[in-house]
Amino acid sequence: MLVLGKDKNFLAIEAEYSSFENSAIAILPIPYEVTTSYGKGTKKGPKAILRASAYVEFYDDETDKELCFEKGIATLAPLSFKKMNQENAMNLIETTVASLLETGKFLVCLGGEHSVSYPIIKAFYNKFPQMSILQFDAHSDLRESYEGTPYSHASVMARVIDFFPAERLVQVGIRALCVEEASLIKEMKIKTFFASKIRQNEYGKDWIKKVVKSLGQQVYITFDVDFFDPSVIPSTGTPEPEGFYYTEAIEIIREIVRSGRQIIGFDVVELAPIKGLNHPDLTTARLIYKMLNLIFYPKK
Ligand SMILES: [Mn+2]
Repeated sequence: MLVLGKDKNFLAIEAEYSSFENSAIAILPIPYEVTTSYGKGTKKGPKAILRASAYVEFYDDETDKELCFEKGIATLAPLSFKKMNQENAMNLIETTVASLLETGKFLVCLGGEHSVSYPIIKAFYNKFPQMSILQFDAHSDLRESYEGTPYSHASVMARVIDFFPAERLVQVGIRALCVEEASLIKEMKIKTFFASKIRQNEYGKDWIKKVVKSLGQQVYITFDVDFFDPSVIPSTGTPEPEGFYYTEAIEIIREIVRSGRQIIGFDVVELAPIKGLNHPDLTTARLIYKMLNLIFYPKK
């Protein structure tokens, strides 16, 4: 398995802690971008996250651990999609993820546009048929198709519920959708937590607990960084106001772990780095390392 060295890998760590054999965690960069509609540049997301990760501390004060040295984190060579049509690209992602899942390592995928989550989730669902999905996102991504393609980033969750039970999909942070998506949510009994309702206390003060209670025992997370407020992450394809803070995202992850649920893997997508603006890249890298810390050292 081809892995990236210290100069390019997640956290910039030595081979001893980042070889495939020595690592409990594998990170797969998927720099795929075809259908981004507004801002472009999600293709450069994985590289920017990896570059910024060199400035993330190894030590986490909450867990009192240096996870990367205890568990090992291998960063795989990025997938390459040269001259590939969408269907072949989706197949490549699915088969790669499926074979990585066979190794038993904890897998983190880095987008790329959100459409990459469709083949990733397909592979996870094959291995974990009981799983629920938690989608952090500003958009519900439930359009039947968008700009002529059913594999658009704006349709990714519509493709997922083609094969995945819709009532096991939980969405949080949603604040931009069309009327067809709104009726699909009702019709298919998708559990959507809207930003406006969260802010107006319609789910109550313990909305985070409610989000988590909607999930089953095994949870796959797809994290679109436009969940965050544009003041936190301006570097994304389609930023939307009335977003969320880093602290709120982390608290949701904490609550999942606290509840005894198992997070089986996650992807982080849609970071479109802006040259010279470093904090969104660093925030995303930290989000990933923090999630891993909370998952690997559960505090109940
Ligand atoms: Mn999305």
